[in-house]
Amino acid sequence: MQYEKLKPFPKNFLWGASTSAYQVEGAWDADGKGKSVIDMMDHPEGTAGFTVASDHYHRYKEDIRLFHELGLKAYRFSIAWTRIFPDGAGEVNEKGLALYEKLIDELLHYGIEPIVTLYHFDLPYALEEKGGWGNRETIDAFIKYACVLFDRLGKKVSYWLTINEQNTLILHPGAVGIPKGGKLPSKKDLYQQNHHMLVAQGKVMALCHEMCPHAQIGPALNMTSMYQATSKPEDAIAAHNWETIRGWSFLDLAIHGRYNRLLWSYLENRNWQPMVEEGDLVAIQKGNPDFIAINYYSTATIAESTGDASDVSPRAGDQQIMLGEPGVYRAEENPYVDKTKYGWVIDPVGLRLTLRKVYERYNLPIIITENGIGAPDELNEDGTIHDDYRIDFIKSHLEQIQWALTDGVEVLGYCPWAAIDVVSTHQGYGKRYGFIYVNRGELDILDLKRIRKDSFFWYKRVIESNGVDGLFHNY
Ligand code: BGP
Repeated sequence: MQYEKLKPFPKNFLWGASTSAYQVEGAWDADGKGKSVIDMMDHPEGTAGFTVASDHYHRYKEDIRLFHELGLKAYRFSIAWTRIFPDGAGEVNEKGLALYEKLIDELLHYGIEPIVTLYHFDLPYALEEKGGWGNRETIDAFIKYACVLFDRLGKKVSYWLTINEQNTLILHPGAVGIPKGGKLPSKKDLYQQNHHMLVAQGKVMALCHEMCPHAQIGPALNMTSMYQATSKPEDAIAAHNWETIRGWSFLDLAIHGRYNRLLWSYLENRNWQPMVEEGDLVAIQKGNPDFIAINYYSTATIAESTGDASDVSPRAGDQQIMLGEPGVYRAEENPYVDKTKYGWVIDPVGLRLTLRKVYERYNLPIIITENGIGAPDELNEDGTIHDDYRIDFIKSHLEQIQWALTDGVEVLGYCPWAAIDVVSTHQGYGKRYGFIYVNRGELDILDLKRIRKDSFFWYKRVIESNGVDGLFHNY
């Protein structure tokens, strides 16, 4: 659809940026912090681990000053569960909680809205040892943890996110990593974990509404659109299969509290369906999210499955690189789009499409909580970092958001990944995403100095002008 004029970004649009605790904080065992599954993970040889990360734990004041200079209206970050409950449950670690109290105060001092993720991949290892999300006790631990946060931070936080990318955790657990010597869980186990997370999420959302009536809460999923490879009807069925299994089924549960029928048939047919206890679905239904947060990076192109092992691509998959599944779909190349150095499809129009589809299906406002391009940015001798590819990437995605706004989609905010350089989930420090460069090498920590990239100055202009300057022909 074309329009004569695009709608402007809303006046109170949340221009933001994102990070997550384990990727930015460092100080992995400071002030009583317990170990998380991330701390116990194997890292690819020669890549940075998460022990120091970007040292935000010690430098958050300096970082927030820079976020203010950048003009951020919102900062999306996560709380490390193991700082609050080192063993996942038990006694509150006051020193850990103090960090987030101070960090939130600092943000509010500069007028930056905190958007807080309760759980971003870093499950306490003590809970993992007892079966992790496969054990229903983790549901209670999550509720207790959330209750402490709502009680102690609730007055100051207006936007909460429950679980970051539950669909990545379930569909691509290898991308997030597994503890040393561990094995990937079976699909049956994963869908049981998924069910428990949904019950926990439903209960936590209801608790938030009860304890923090002024606040809003929603799930944060990795959403995308699937293109059918050709006009062959069977390709369309395959694209629909995968779009449902990868995206809709998660949102249908989080928003409507019901198992998508296509997903349930797929699970039943393979004997992967979870055990659902009495009251579970009611608990999920009572969650009633206020908005949907989506992380968007790429789209995928899908063809009919041939039904045998040749459906599965031999390359390494991750949260964005689809691999194929016999009897469900086969991943194909899309000749109309480029890819990043890491093989992720660059598809800004796919963001408009995804926003339209999500909004049409659920009619809830949307916050984009991740979107960005990873690259090995280079620090020049004169102290500059020319990341024009990042400007192009974010600019083209913002333009498509404006198209989506004009299509009638309610988009509350945009928080690209990442506010500052962080350790990549599975590819170390060389794959950078931030507007702010952190002077460290893959293994060499260096001085961790913060340096503004070209994208910093560009994004600042965009924010200052509420999306008028820096986009389209203006740039
Ligand atoms: C998302 C995760 C983020 C972040 C991002 C970039 O799936 O929610 O934590 O890591 O992907 O991915 P990567 O770091 O693998 O490049």
